[in-house]
Amino acid sequence: MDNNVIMETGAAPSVQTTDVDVLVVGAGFAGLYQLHKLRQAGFRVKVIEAGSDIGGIWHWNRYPGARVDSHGAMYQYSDPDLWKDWAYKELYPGWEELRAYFDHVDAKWDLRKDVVLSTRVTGADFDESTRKWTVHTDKGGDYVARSFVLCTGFASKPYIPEFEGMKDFKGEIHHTGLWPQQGVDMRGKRVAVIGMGASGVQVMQEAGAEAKRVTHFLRTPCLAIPMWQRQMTEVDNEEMRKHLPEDMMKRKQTFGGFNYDFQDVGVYEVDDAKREEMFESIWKAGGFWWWLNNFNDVLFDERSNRAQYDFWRKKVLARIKDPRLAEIYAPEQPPHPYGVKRPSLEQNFYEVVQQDNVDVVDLKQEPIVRFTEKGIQTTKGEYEFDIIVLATGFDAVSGGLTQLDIRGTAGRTLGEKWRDGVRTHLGMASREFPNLYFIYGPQSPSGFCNGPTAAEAQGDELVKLLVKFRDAGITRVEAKADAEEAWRNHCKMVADMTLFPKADSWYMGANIPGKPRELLMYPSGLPAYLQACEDSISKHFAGFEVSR
Ligand code: N01
Repeated sequence: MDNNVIMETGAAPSVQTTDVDVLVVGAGFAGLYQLHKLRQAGFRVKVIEAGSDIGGIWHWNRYPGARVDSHGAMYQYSDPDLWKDWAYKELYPGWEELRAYFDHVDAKWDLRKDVVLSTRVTGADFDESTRKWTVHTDKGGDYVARSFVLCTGFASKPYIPEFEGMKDFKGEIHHTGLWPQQGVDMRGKRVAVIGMGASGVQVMQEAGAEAKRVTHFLRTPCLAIPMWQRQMTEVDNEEMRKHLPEDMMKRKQTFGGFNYDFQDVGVYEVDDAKREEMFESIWKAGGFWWWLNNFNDVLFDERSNRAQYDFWRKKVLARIKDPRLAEIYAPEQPPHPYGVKRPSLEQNFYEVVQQDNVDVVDLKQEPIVRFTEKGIQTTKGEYEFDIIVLATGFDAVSGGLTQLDIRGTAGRTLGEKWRDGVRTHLGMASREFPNLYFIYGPQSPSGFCNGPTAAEAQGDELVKLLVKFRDAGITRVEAKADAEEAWRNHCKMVADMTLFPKADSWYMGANIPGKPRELLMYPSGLPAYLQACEDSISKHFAGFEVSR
């Protein structure tokens, strides 16, 4: 038996209790980084993971075509020991390669031995006398830990809209985020895809190639950007590695955690010819360059933003011949300012939706009334399907945390505490939940930041804090109420200077009925965020109430 395991006996049935210094939930980029760094710092750590393997989002999201929208060079940890002999085969790797990457990391960092797989946290309570958390799991074992770190990811709670009659449908229904591990065969089938976020775009591209008929049901078009996908040769990878030391440093100094940042001029600070030339060159870079390497005022100024939209539309219209489809996917009036809803990358999406085997239903003209035994009934008729794909997104950023039955010192869960809006200090801790921390959660860079960059940069701040608390003999750490209000007010003040509040996006919590409408991300960019963390540390943990 593991020497940390204690058998508790008594009248009640015995519960196997494992004693650790830090218990982490979630074995994606953030959780695994915590495991690696905290172990190096001498902590005893275990990770609890609901999935049957490590990889987090790349374990669950294995729908056809699932691939990452960050380019592979930046979609990895910065440790040279890992990247020196790792090479993605595609510029934007797919889920199979991403899973292989996690195997590579495990081979180097020896992670799996401390990850408890196929196990869900069912509840947790804080004991004031010991200043430790007791964490319960669905496998019957408890864990007792001084520090409890939630790395549940920004998309671990799928959103399934309550369509009437869903149970009546006799075919298969799959949410992209809960895709069967054995896959779903679409060949020769009639497939419906509902939604047009990153998941909807990617599934449509594959379904269009595989299925007999595909029907895309969409409400709001995603303003997608060309991925310019390509194979990475060994020469490409060698070239990439030459720049990685510098790029890995740089990515912590940019707004979105990439090796590029916004231009240092606004759209109307250059003349017409220069503006067109710059738009053209950013467009050619493709991917998120078009989003986060664009003019510096596009996310703030409506007129500048409209120029970006008009350029985008011109490019897309050149690919769509059918005027009805053109108005659905690239309408004359933007559905919202450009880039304040996540713009996904596409490879041949606009060609696929014009194929003979593809139908497009504009839900604004023809809303879904209900699901039926055979398919989907809209206000204009019934469509028959074998498979319905729900690419309907997630209760993002906060949903993975609020769904947990973790009771704080006031007896309520994070979900109950945040019913009227999120309150955190540094997007990392919340009052009433001492010694509990979260990575990639609300009011941190989270969804505005490349995942591995955030996992490392925010992760390093947390590791630094935990080491300092331990070394100072601090056993209880709790966010202060006034610090939470100040952080919340700062996030809101900056958010209100941007165009983000103008869209009903998951960034704003607006995709989930009843969820408070607020920007869920820290809006001032990664460098400002890291500076705020450093300020707290250097000012004797400002914003935290600490005691020995
Ligand atoms: O989800 P989404 P997602 N009736 O919320 C529609 C990351 N990700 O899974 O916009 C009809 O973006 C909804 O319509 P509307 C990435 O950060 C990354 O695609 O509300 N439709 C929308 O079209 C991404 O942003 C990658 O009008 C309904 C869609 O469903 C995030 O995850 C891959 C509906 C949901 O889009 C989420 O992406 C996949 C209803 N009742 C995901 N309810 C890569 O990096 C919702 N919709 C590649």
